[in-house]
Amino acid sequence: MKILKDKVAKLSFVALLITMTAAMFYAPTASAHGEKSQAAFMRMRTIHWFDLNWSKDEVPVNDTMTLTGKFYVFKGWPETVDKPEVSFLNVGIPGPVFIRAGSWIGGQLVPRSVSLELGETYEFKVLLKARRPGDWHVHAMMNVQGGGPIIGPGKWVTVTGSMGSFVNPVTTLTGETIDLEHYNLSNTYFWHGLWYAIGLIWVAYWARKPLFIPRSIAVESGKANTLVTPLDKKVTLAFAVGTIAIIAVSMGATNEKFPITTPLQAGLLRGMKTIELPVATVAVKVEDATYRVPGRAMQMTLTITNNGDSPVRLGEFNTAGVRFLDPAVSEDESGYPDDLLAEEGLTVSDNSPIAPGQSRTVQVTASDAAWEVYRLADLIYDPDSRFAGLLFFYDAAGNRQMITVDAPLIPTFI
Ligand SMILES: [Cu+2]
Repeated sequence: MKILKDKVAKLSFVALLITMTAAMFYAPTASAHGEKSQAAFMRMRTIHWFDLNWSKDEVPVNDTMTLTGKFYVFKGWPETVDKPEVSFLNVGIPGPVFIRAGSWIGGQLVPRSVSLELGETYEFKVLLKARRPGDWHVHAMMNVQGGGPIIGPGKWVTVTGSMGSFVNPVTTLTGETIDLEHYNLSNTYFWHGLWYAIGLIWVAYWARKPLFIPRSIAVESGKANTLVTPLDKKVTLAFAVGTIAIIAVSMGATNEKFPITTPLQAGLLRGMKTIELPVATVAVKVEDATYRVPGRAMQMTLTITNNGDSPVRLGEFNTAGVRFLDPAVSEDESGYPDDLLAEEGLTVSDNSPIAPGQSRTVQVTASDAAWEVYRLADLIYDPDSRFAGLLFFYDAAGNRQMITVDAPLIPTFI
């Protein structure tokens, strides 16, 4: 009976070991990277990305593509998120599958953090160079200090070719051209290996002596002094002196080999160039807004007043990168990601042109599975369930006006 028990125990142990090892090596391909799990209010009330364009759907390794567009820094920025005073324009991709060869805001190179103003609109561009083959979701992203990464819309881009051929040549300030992808890699391996080996020898030296319980007993019975022998002291001294010597010698050699070095550059850029949008001549008042859970639709009652001199129609509602269009007024020609585009998602109770000077109250419905798929409807479970978004109005000549809306959202469950 005892033998059987032992066998069962052993087998269970082996099974556990195999499971753990398998778990360590099992890494399923992530199909996205958490954009849907970011709180809906973060995506709807912070950075509004629009007019996005991914220049390519497929890029060979070493080739470049751009992600361009505009973003509006929402005026009603939530109190719970730090203001974008220190922000960094980035892209959301699964690791270094592209390298960011450059990024620009308002035409200015932004390799460092920038200070953004609430209520302003900026133009941006990110230049990406393909590195690792595969299908990757490429998102616009803004890292905000104290607010976290604020992720924008993503589109699938395929990188073809082989990673082995990837090169990243840069010319240093001293005129030398190096390939950053492989630069001094053997040196990195050498130092990691060396310190790891020294650490292992150190642990092995002490681990061959009696460990925890005998040492604890010795300390408790007042014989702690006997635990460290004169030889131990010499070995410890040798390790200490040796470590310092290795660092001093290698540092001297490195300084000699690379006499000119500059620190990594950091800092904050202020006064970024904004886009001067034409003065809005349309005024919108949100009378009420409800989200109908079973219908996956948001309904707004809007009072629209046209103070301009040409008739306008509502063409688009954009929130968290999801675009609801009225096909009679506006169409997407940019190849916007399908899952974020509701081409017929916007219905307006009366979308005939609103004449100059006229004011009209309409029912606007934005419906699409994206409310659930992108978990924007989770907003209704927030303690401060407000929504925000951009409304785009068009006149007959195709001129566009952007109006922001920001109002409480009340859910209905029937
Ligand atoms: Cu994604």
